[in-house]
Amino acid sequence: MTLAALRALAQAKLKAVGLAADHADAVAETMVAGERDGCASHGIYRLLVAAASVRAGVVVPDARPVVSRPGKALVRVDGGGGFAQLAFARGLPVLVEAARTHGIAALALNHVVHFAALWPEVEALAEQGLVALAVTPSHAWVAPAGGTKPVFGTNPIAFGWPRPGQAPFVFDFATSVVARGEIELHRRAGLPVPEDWGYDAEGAPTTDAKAVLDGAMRTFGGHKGSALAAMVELLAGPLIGDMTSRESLARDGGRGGSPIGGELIVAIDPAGFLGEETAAHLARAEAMFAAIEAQGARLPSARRYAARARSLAEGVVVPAALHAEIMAIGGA
Ligand code: NDP
Ligand code: PYC
Repeated sequence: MTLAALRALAQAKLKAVGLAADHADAVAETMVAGERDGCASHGIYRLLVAAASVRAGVVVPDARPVVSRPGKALVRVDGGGGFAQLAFARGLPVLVEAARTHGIAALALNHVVHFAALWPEVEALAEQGLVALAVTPSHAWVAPAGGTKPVFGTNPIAFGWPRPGQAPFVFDFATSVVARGEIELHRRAGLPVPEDWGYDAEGAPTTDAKAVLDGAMRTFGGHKGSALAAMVELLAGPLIGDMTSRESLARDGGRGGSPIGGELIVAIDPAGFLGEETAAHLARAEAMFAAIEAQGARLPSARRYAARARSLAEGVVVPAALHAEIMAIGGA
């Protein structure tokens, strides 16, 4: 499919299940971006997830995000129970202005439903010359290192760094060993998962994708990923007055919707510390990137940018079974 056709399909299906037009457009954009960049777990498959959240009554389909300024360098968007994408779009220009004015600024998204990848957000900030960090909890699906019962969400951390004359340096990954969406895709394809991805409901290691989904996922990097997952809970939960992953799952109440809660995004203007020396110091960062690539190692986001270039030229391939499921999403 061409990206334009995919976008039109996503927008039409989201509107058909009852999502307001501005939400449908913002949500469709992130799904198309995921598919375009070869991120299947957060690509067009998420149309099924978003439609299910709307139908389960987890998301407010016509929520109006409200922007406020709790402090000079602080921005808050109350998403009113809607999807996070429109709340972020409303907060983005205000965050950029605040970061340029104060050197550093933070945006809290509150009361949003979140199922998306975070890289589009940090990439958008880095494209405007800002360093960016974004975190969000999800539902309690992940066991702490040393335990086997869920406490944390899959809790992604995304980072963006502006690069003069080229696409930003961006990474974005879950603090679980893998995103839950990846395990969902294994379950749908009838494939086993590696034994170190999670536990069954009795706490035993398993390669059965469904058993992991019903049991607990593991953090990446043992105690290190576990501590980072806790940090994400704290930064985008209690610190901004929003829910932890345990609270989000409890609020869902078995409806099977996407996580409900908050997100924290921090933006830093390099010129704040560096002033007229900004260009010289960004060039030193380029030397580090060059040293990585000189070894044959790749930078995070290099695969994504290559996939993007391919998709823009050739379109994307949507698996027939997934396309049929999408077409079966009816009206409201
Ligand atoms: P991965 O484990 O696939 O890691 C992805 C990141 O690592 C990307 O930045 C990727 O770059 C980079 N990377 C992967 N392999 C290499 C390599 N060999 N060398 C250098 N860099 C590499 O991602 P996850 O499964 O953990 O997460 C996938 C997505 O799920 C994320 O976008 C995340 O935001 C999303 N997510 C969202 C949640 C939510 O609550 N909203 C919860 C959990 C996850 P590249 O893209 O170029 O390959
Ligand atoms: O893949 O873990 C995940 C996820 C959770 C919320 C959105 N994506």
